[in-house]
Formats: sequence, structure tokens, C-alpha cells
Amino acid sequence: MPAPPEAPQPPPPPPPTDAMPPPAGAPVTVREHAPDSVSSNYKVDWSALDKNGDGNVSRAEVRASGNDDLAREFHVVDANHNGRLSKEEMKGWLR
Ligand SMILES: [Ca+2]
Ligand SMILES: [Ca+2]
Repeated sequence: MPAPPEAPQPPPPPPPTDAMPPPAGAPVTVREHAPDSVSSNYKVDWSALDKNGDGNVSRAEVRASGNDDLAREFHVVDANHNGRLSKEEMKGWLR
């Protein structure tokens, strides 16, 4: 009894066309961080910064105030790089 001829393989099923939609409500968090730019989302109190009242805020005075953000951005706020922040330089920070 002869063996039956090999049956042709059926064609593979077509890929499903109705792909699953992306899950709804997937959390997407995009945060932009610009560490070297001046923050403007809070204000400081000039009189609290300028402890000795000489009209300038030194780096030490910023450190003493505990304002870590301003201490970190001191070089950005100090536009003329003289090591002191004048009221003019800080006008964007003052309340
Ligand atoms: Ca001062
Ligand atoms: Ca300055």
C-alpha cells in the first residue's frame, strides 16, 4: 500500500488586523528639568537674605538663609559675577 503523498501545508493564517489598542490611562509623566536656569516659581524675602543690610547678598548670606535653590543658582543670578547679588539682579526672585 503506497504511502499517501504528503499533504501540502495549509497557508499560515493571516496576521490579525485588529491589533490591540494601547492601554488607556497609561501614566505618562514627562518632566523637564533645567538645572542651570533661574527658577521663578518661588520668591525670597530680600530683608531676610541681606542680613547685614549692605544692599548686597553675598554667597555666605545665601547659605546662611538656607535657600538651597538660590545657593545652587547663585552664579546664574549673579549676572555681573561679582560674587554679590544686588537687588536689581534679584528682582525676579523678590516678593
Ligand atoms: Ca549683605
Ligand atoms: Ca552681582
